[in-house]
Amino acid sequence: MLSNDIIQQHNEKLQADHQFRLAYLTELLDRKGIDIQTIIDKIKAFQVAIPSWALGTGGTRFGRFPNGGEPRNLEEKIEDVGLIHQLNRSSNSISLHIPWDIPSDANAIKQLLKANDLTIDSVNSNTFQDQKDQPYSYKFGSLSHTKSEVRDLAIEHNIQCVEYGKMLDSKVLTVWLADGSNFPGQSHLRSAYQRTSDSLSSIYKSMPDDWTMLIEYKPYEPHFYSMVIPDWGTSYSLCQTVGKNAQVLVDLGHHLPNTNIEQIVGRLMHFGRLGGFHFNGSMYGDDDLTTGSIKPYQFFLIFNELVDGMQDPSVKNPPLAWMIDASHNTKDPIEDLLQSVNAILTTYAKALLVDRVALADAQENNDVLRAEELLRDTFLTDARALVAEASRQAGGAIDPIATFRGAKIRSGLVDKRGFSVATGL
Ligand code: PSV
Ligand code: MN
Ligand code: MN
Repeated sequence: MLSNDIIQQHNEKLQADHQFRLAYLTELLDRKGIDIQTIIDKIKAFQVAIPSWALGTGGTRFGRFPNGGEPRNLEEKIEDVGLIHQLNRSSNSISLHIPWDIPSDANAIKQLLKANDLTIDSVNSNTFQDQKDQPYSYKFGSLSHTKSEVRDLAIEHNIQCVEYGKMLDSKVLTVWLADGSNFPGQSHLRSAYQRTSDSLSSIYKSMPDDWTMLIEYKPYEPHFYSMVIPDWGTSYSLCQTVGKNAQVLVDLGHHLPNTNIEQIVGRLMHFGRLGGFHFNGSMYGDDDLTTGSIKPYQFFLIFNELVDGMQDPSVKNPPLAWMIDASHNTKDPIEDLLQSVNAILTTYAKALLVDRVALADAQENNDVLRAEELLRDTFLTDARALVAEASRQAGGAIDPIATFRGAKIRSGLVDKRGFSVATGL
């Protein structure tokens, strides 16, 4: 763990500049009748989970270029997330992927989590790879497979994931299904859906009542003709069939170009079926780039919809599970995750600043320009000092990346761990 003194020393260096920016924002928001501390408190409460598989350098099928110091096991992944959380005070949980993160000693892991001020977020199943000595292959599908013995194996694996989750006090199972087909005619589309629905129902029945199943969709990849769960409509219909604690998971990169994601978010919240969110950035497809790096305005519009739904008492949507799901091929993974969380919080902060009364009025009166300008005005407001202040007040760094670099944390990790490569996507 990092000594808090180091964070404070770096904060002192940045304090004067930070105060200058914050004072301007305080005055600006005050003129708009917004209490800055109320916004800061909301930012402090917003926590984004870090997936265990994002702590190592990602890769493409053409290569992987690790920087060194990657976590070699679950314990070191937890330490990395602990470090991120210490720096930004906004990443208080880690998502696990089974079998990559099977805990060898659940009690020891729980103690380590506690020492790092963390909890387990979701447990993610993996039926997109065959594991060593697996009796049947997932080559032609898992929960949707034509053969019941393969489906049963995949169902059993998901149930096992819930068991691991129970040991570590998680309450969420995330299912992202890689099943699909590569060529027309390969798969009977309706039957594949029905088999998947039946398999998910079996898993759901074995989950404790206070657990949530998140069902993630993705339009293509690894299959390029059809995916069994390609879109939010399919996820939604499966949730409806499976049970009330099944929710749709939206991954920002899992949409075809130019999809109106904010509208999907609005629809799902309206139905009370938006359960979770995977943040990343997308240029062409499931690129897993840094959140907010490509289409920041769209990202803001998505957050605007989320905040609108969360603040509307008539919307009966459960609290959402927030997670980053990105991959870092050319950046330091920890720096990229810090950057992503910062982009998420800054965008959330902006969405909190939207004057919803004025917006509702403009919408009601069909004042198109005013409605749009209300959104543009907050989007163009520099809200970074709010996030820095939230972190500072919570005991974190004013500038987490500068502190990470200034304290030479990566080289310390390389000295300790060497150049081994972490498991990940
Ligand atoms: C594959 O596309 C993927 O990125 C999905 O988004 C999942 O959430 C993640 O892998 C982990 O299984
Ligand atoms: Mn995802
Ligand atoms: Mn993905």
